[in-house]
Amino acid sequence: MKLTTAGESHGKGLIAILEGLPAGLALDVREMDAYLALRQSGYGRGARQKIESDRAEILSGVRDGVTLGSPLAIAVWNRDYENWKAYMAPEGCDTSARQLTKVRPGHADLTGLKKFGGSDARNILERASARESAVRVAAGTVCRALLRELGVEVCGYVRSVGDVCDETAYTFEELALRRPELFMMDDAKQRAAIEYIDACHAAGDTCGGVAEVRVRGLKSGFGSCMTYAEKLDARLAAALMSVQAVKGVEIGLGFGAAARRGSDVHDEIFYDEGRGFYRMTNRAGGIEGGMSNGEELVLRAAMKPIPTLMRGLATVDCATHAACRAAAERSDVCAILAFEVIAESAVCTELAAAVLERLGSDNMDALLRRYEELPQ
Ligand code: EPS
Repeated sequence: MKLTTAGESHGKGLIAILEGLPAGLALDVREMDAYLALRQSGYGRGARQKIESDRAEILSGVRDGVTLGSPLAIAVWNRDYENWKAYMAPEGCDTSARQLTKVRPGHADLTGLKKFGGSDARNILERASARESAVRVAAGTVCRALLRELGVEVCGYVRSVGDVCDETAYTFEELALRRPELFMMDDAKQRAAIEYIDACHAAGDTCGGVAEVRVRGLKSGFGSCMTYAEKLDARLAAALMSVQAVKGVEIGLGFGAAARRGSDVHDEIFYDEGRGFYRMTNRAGGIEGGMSNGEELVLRAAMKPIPTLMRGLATVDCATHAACRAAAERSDVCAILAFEVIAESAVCTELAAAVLERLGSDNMDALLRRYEELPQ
């Protein structure tokens, strides 16, 4: 299965095409819309989200709510296009207006211009923008539905915002209690995080954070130790890294494993007639040798602060080469909740691809039968 997306932040809309989905998967477009609404929510979001009210429209690949096995195309239309079509219309528009030349440190603006040419970073930022993630969430919801049929659930929460971090270990069931404002688990931590975001806002600044994604119910053996490209940890890390603004990914203990002894890192193996093989710990985060080992997957990704700062960082105008402050019209102060939703979607999509590669993708009945036959 392969996901491709298209679309600019202020263009007509965003498109996702999922190729290689099995026939016979029931989909509910309301679930896509619910995740799209979640992606738009969260404390610290900017003015664009007041303009948009994202909805998924399925264009192909589904009949009467059930997949056909043909490419599934989804559109999320940009309401803001009405305000931008004079500068963005593919049929012809005024490209001399709304130029961005005061390139933003940390954004794709300058490096993109060097690569793709020109001096108007609008041509770069429109695609580099995290707006694209809306349609990835819609596609991820399709993959989530597929995984759910197999008994695989994906959830997550926000572990940190700026320097406010919740180190508590939560069970998968507890994640249902994540708080709506920031998807943090602990009230006091979330209040501190909101204060942190407010302080950033007041200073014309931005902040990032860490989201943790967990996967429950995935059987062992997905991914492979035989070729590096098939390693499940490598694939999931790439999927998370492909989300805008991600600067780090950890699985299980992650970077923490390097400072511990082996006896304090590896999950010892036990056996009992009833349970079969089992472990008392899951420091590996559910992946050993590049393969799922039947335990919960535990993935963490760090999002850097959004590079559009209202106070504008020092930069150079790439049209005049004069020193200036970077461009800022509007910006999110913190989009960590949105990122958590996107990270779950990216994990769903990559896992669905790994499952279908191993088990085939003709139809859901065959897929379910093959999954059923696998060992835990
Ligand atoms: C986004 C919409 C964008 C940004 C954000 C993501 O809206 P606009 O550019 O019109 O203000 O808020 O994009 C970025 C973080 C970025 O770096 O470009 C959205 O819908 O998520």
